[in-house]
Formats: sequence, structure tokens, C-alpha cells
Amino acid sequence: MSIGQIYKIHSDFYYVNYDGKSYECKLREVLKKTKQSVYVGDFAEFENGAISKILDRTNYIPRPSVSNVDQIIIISAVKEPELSFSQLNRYISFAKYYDISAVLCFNKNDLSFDDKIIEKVFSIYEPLGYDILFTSALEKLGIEEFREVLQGKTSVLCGSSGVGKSSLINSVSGLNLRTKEVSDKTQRGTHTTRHCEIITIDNNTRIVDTPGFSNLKFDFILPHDVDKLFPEINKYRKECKFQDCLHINEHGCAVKEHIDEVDETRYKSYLEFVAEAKEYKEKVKNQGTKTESAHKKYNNETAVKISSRKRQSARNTQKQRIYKDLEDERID
Ligand SMILES: Nc1nc2c(ncn2[C@@H]2O[C@H](COP(=O)(O)OP(=O)(O)O)[C@@H](O)[C@H]2O)c(=O)[nH]1
Ligand SMILES: [Mg+2]
Ligand SMILES: [Zn+2]
Repeated sequence: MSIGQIYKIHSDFYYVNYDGKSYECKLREVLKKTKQSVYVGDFAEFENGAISKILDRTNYIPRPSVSNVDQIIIISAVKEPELSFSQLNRYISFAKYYDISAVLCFNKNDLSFDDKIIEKVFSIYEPLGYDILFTSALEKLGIEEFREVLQGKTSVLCGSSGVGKSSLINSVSGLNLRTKEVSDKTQRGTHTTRHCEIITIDNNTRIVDTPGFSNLKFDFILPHDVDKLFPEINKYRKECKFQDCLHINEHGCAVKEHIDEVDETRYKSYLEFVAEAKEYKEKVKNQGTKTESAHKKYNNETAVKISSRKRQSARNTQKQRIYKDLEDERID
């Protein structure tokens, strides 16, 4: 029996990396019966081409499903496509929600762009504790620094289409992943991989090649939990007059009192995510009686699973909390 890491999944086949070698495996019947999900990144016990056990995960990102990740590297382009702080904040908050550290990488540094961008990037994200990197995959600028950030870790690269993710992977891996023109953007989703795959750079340095992140909407979190994703907003929460303050226009809101200390684009993103969270809460609420029975079912049947597999069920737990929140509202 050996323990290796699943680096690729193709229909029923699970490819396990063990001691630098690849093993094509299937799941044992007993494991299939448990209906346990299996992800790229999972460590598995296997023997003679059969996986019998999936080990506990340290973390997990759904859609695209990948587990045991050390960091998320958020790639943006300084230009072409235009840098979007809104999109950047979304990726940052997403990483924060899954409790995975993030590094910010700004690619296409060879293009001439507004210097104010650099200033703005550092003034917003350095105080929040993020490592910031400027690179050019084209002219090989900052690639050594990029390599250092990756060293000894398993990193997920994320970022919008066309920012240079594949080009950056190529520049440190010697691989030749397909890169494409920005104008291909509209054809997104029709091309390339639909699954995650772990690419080994060296013994303990790995990059997860993802098809991109679908549904990055914050439609699974409670509105008053959104500020937990924004430390610079959350730090004032305890001074707000009302415990359930959403820091929008409530009376006695300490965030609004300190609003000039919060970056404008960050606050705007916060409001956006709160709106998404509210939408979801409304949806759950409108399900009415269905919601209640789902809640009961949840308590009876699935609660045990949650305590033993906490991270994986983060989404379910959120749902449960929304039910609880709605119940509390009914009592109020
Ligand atoms: N000028 C410039 N173009 C780049 C750079 N990196 C990538 N590109 C180009 O941007 C386009 C998209 O790159 P790609 O790596 O496919 O982006 P991905 O969609 O994020 O994987 C391609 O035409 C690349 O040649 C860079 O550092 N500078
Ligand atoms: Mg790509
Ligand atoms: Zn407030």
C-alpha cells in the first residue's frame, strides 16, 4: 500500500503521482459506495491500480475542484485586458473565504501603462499584507521572483482569461501550454481543459492548471458575514451600534464613520458581495416550507458528516447557517 497524490482525473481514471512516477488507478468498489468525492490534489492510498482510501484534506476549493492547496496566485494584467480592481477583490475575497493565502501578480509589465496603477496597487494591497509581484511573461521580467514565490508549494493560478496565466506557467515549467490572443476571450469555455491538473515543476513545487473559476458570486454566504472577508472593514464592526450592521447606511455604523480609511474600490466590492449574499438569502427564504423540511432533513441526516469533514462541507454549513438565520428572524 502506498500513499500518492491524485494529479489528474479523467472520467473513471485517477492518476496518482507517487515518488515521481505516475500510476493510473480506479476507485475500489468500497470507496465508490461511500459516494465520497475525490478531487485533484487528494492524497490517496492505492495498491495495484486501485484506490482504497482518500486522506483528509487540509483545504478544498469547489469548482474547479482541487484540494490541498498552499496558495492562490491571483494574476491580473496591468493592461490588455484592463486591470479590474473589482475582479481582483473578488478573487482575493474568494481566497480569504477558503482560508488560503494569496499572492498578487501583475503581468504584462512590458506594456506601457499608467504609473498610477503601481502606486494604487501598493497603497491598497500592501497594508492588507499581500505579496505583490510585477511580471512580464513575454520579456521575462520578474520571472525569478515568480519562481521563488512558487518554490516548495502547490499553487493555484487564477485570473481572468487573457491575463497570461498559461504564458507564466510556460515561463517557469519549460512546458508549452497553449496561449491565446485576448480577442479569443468571447470564445471562453469552448476551448482547452475543463479539469484541474497538477503540473510538477520540481519535486515539491507544483502548479494547478485550472480551467478557470466558475460562479465566483458570493451567493453562499450570509450578508453580515461578508465583512469577514474584508479585514479593514471588519475591524470596526464591534464598534457599530447594531450587531447585525451591514455598514451600508445604518445608524451608528463605525465603518461609515471611518469610511475615508477604507479604499473606495474595496468598499464598492464589499457592497457588491453583500448584494449577492442578500439575493441568495432571499432565494432561500422564498422557498418557504421547502426550506423548513430541508432544514429538518439536514439536522437528522447530514449533521454527523459535517463535524467530521468540516472544510469540505463549508458550503452546506453556510446553507445551514442561512436556515438558522432565517429562523432567528422569524422569532424576532
Ligand atoms: N505583452 C505581453 N503579452 C503577454 C504577456 N503574457 C502573455 N501575453 C499574451 O497575452 C495573451 C494571453 O496569454 P495567455 O497566457 O494565454 O493567458 P491566459 O488566458 O491567462 O492563460 C497571449 O497572446 C500572450 O502572448 C506579457 O507578459 N506581456
Ligand atoms: Mg490559459
Ligand atoms: Zn457598521
